[in-house]
Amino acid sequence: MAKLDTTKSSELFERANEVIPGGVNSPVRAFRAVGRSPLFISKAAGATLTDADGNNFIDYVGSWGPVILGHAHPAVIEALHDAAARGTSYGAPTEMEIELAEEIIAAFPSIERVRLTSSGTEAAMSAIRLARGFTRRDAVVKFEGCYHGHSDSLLVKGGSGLATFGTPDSAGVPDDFARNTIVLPYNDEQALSVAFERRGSEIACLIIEPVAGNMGCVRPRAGFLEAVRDETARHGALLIFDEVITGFRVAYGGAQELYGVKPDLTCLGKIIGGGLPVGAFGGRADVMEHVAPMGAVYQAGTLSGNPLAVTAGLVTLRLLKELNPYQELERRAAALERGLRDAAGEAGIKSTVNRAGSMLTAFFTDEPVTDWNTAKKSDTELYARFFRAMLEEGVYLAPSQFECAFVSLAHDDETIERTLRSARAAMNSLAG
Ligand code: KE4
Repeated sequence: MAKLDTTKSSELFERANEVIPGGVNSPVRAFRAVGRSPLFISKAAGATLTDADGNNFIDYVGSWGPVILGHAHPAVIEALHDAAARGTSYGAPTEMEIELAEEIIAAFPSIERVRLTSSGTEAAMSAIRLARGFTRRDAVVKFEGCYHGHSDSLLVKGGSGLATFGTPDSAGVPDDFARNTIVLPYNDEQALSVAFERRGSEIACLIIEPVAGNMGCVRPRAGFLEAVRDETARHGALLIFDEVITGFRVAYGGAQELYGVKPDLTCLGKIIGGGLPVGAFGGRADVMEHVAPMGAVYQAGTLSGNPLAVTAGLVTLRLLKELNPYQELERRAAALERGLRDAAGEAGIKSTVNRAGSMLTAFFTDEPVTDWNTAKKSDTELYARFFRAMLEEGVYLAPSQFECAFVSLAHDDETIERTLRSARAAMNSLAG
């Protein structure tokens, strides 16, 4: 196999390291988990990424979820051209922000009011502050392996025992911030009920990825989301579904539509911006009315509801509503899941493939992956070798075992088949 020529990317990475920490504007992009320097991308269209050296790849990162329609969808690009000609930001309300809010509320029955932000981090951080302001309680419950952006209260790892205080999971997070965060194992109903038994009266909210995407793809066990809903309701804590990945991804109405569990607040992002910076948090009107300027919970943002980002999001959501592609995405992603599993099996390589709709992860382990403890048993070195082999084959996977691959509407049957041919070659090269 001719070695991929990524000379230009290497030169750019060297230059980037002179001016940007780690040469990237978000850590996972640095490819540290997959043992090579990152590719610098020059353009993308449909399911294809083109790097600075002119190499083309079938892209399964999809900007980490937003481009469910495929890169540079003509309708999105045309709408952005028109919007940009009318100015890029006003710092004042616009009709299109109402339209995006209306689309979100129509898709998510649990959302009666919604506030736009510029990132998923802001959405989750704001939802937690709102829950604390509404309940006048301080404690937050999250789950190991779930990621809700990089706000201080959420960069916390589990304490020594169940329901004990968390400890900072990043430098710069004061112990005091971590002390109010309880970290539980995902899919563990027993741990959940112990935590609420012991500290239920202090808990402002529980935040969860209803289908986890940040330890790789992990689905909730049957009954787990219902248990989470019951415990929070019983103890007067708010339930926050972080649907930044799953919103409009696993169904038009997100995981809450799929599983029929209604949270009090929902965080959104990624797809609702169609590839531009948008986040959102929303939910019960009686809770949302505590958000400034109506209520006492402050929250703001210079570019919240930015006209270009809202334009890209609106076009994307309206196209998804019109096309209703979820069955087709399911079919294609299921073919990819089966093919990856078969390719590993034929090469004698242990793998477990988890999938929810068009988000999936091939874990290099032979036991079921149901939480962070089982996910982290994966052979990350083997994943890194698989990643590099697939890159040589022209397929760009997530540069970490603990992320998802995303299938977009642009990944047609021929693209999936090409991917699986590459996967068979890559798996055989690992076994060799
Ligand atoms: P952002 O602040 O990155 O827009 O969103 C944070 C966030 C919140 N909630 C969930 C469930 C998320 O997955 C994310 C961000 N996802 C990561 C990848 N899984 C973004 C990629 C990156 O950090 O570069």
